[in-house]
Amino acid sequence: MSRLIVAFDPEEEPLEYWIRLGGELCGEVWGVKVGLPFLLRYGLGSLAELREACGRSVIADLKLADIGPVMLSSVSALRGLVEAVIAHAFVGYAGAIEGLRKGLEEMGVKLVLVASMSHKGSEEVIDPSLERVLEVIRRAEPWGIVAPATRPSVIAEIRRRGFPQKILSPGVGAQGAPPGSALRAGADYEIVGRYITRSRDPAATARAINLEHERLLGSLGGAR
Ligand code: BMP
Repeated sequence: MSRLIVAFDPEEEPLEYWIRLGGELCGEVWGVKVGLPFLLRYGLGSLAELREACGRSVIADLKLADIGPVMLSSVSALRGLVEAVIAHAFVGYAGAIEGLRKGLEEMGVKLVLVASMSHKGSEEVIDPSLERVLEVIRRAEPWGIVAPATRPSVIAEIRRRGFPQKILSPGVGAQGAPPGSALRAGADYEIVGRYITRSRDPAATARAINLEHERLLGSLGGAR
């Protein structure tokens, strides 16, 4: 099973470009992550096309940060189109994540919460509050947690605290973290965007990352 989630963040390409790429990468990835750049350009109908091209998990990276009913209203538009939705945890549990969690459960969609981000600015506000953010995550019991490959110590800290969730880690490739480094720190999946999608041969690049993952996980001796 691949530990790779490819991020589709379009610039000016037509949708057909991404649908074709989805088909090419399908055998190499666990899932495809799309965010606002994709959804605003191509609309919700594009998700059905993406799923048709590749039956892997589609993750809607909406980075929701609102009151519960409004977040739920956003995600209910995605019913039947995605396997998972990403929201921020810093908004807190009561009146926010609590409602989102219940609604997603009813929809059969996985919740993924952001613990910390990969860019430098995450150290300004989010990371000093990591303790509290993780407390929200503990209460919410999401399926997955986003933690940065660019600061593997954060991934290791979440693992050390015994969170059983899947850890999804962005920041590999274009943002500087080497492929495999997040898995080594304790992540379950590495989210990779431009390093794959902007490479000359995206499928070959994804294959090379998978090989690195297999080598690494093999060396960890089946501990993961
Ligand atoms: P890239 O590999 O091209 O840098 O893309 C990273 C992807 O991960 C983007 O889709 C971005 O929205 C997402 N991401 C991130 O870079 N840092 C985070 O902390 C959380 C993210 O979801």
